[in-house]
Amino acid sequence: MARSSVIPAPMEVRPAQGQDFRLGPDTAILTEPGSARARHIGQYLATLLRPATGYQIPVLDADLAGATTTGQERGASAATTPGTAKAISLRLGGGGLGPEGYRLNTTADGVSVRADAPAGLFAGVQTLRQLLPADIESPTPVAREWTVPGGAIADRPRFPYRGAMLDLARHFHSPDEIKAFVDQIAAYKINHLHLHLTDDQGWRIEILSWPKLTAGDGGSGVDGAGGGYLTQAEYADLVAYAAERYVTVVPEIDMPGHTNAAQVAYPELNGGVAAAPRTDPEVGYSTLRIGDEITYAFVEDVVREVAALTPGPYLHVGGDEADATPDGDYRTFMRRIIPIVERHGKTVLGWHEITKADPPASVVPQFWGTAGAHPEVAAAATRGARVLMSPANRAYLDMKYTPDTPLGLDWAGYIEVRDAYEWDPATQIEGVGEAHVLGVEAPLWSETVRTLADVETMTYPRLPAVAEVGWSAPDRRDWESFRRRLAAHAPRWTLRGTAFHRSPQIPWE
Ligand code: IFG
Repeated sequence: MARSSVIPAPMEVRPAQGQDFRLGPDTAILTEPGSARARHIGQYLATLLRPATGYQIPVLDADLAGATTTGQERGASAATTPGTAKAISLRLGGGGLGPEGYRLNTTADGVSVRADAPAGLFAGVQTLRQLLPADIESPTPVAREWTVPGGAIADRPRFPYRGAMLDLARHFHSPDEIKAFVDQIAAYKINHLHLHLTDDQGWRIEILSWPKLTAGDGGSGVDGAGGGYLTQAEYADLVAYAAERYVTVVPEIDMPGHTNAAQVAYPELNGGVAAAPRTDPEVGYSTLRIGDEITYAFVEDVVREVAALTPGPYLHVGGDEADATPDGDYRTFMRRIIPIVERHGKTVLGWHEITKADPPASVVPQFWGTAGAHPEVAAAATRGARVLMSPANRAYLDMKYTPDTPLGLDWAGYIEVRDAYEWDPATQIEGVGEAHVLGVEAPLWSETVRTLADVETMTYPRLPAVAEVGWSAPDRRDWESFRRRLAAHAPRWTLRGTAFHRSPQIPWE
């Protein structure tokens, strides 16, 4: 039964016998009158349903479609439109489940998705997509019944930030590959895409005031492959594409370490000595020069341009593995650049080493450790900081599944699907409880990753596991239920052409 395969697991599911809804050739999508966002979501849903059903699936403003809303209680049952058959309605208001929550009610007359905000409608659409048979993912028509199981779902996320990260620096992923990745992660209610744009091997975002950063393709990737960069137009286009799928882009400019590519392009950032281009995967050898004023002029220009291109609230300053930066200098640097980012209207994200600089509570440390205790992160949480959880032994998608996984690394250990699933962000670090957790993020570092198929093989099925960890309440999820539900997703990925690791832990359908 499709209902039992929804990932992430919804908060509340109440089946209703005899209330299944069957999509038909005349099914319409009715959207909140006057809401362009709701209409765009309706059109997005229609593009998901048309290929496999072969139906026209018109998208109409609910009132223009003559929906029977006169006198009747709006939204209690699906809006039905005289003259046409049943409908899927996407309505705003009356959800009462927060900015991403939604209510999805299915009767024989239609499906009603109700949410307080467009993001909730979008989340409900992803659930509806999974309530339909897996064949709905077919790019070509499938002659079959398209049934949505009757009943009511009420749902909302446990944490507001569920993210995935692509490392464009070690290997550049093209805009089309990134868009395909966004389409896939949106299906699991992941709502942030962190782009690691700069590192020792490459600088991947055009900066108009420092044009040499992306001359020569921004430097090649690891092993000399994977050069390239995003023009500002391409970055802006990606941001808009992701926003249409309720995914917020989080750009990362890694500093003061991981800066070799910038110092290859601009020797003045390296005391006048051009750094040597690097295509090896080593880390921890580069640092900006903390005592040089040009360093802060550089940071100001880069932050200004990237912040201006980024409507989302976050700008990630990296801060990891600054082994070549003395601790005192690291603190000096962070205390000077955090205000620069905040002055440009962004909330600072940084890898958890940033807590060494005693940053203000507004700064979000991204935890990537493997230990269960980290006093400086716990101290930051005590001061009011919220922590983004990316424990490397749970959420790092570049870790091998097992020793014989061709791609990936193993410094944090092997991560099979169960390892990515059986952890809890609120008990991962001593002293960092539920109220201190902003959410979860699964980074995919690209030292060994090349193609989109490589990205997908490392991402699926572990990202859906992390997505459920970030969305579903602890009492709504357990490994036995997850592995069975996950099994039903294989046909969906296959129909979509998405590569995935056929983990022996899963009873694949
Ligand atoms: N650590 C480095 C990454 C990458 C990773 C590969 C962080 C925050 C190891 N920093 O993870 O640049 O090399 O697993």
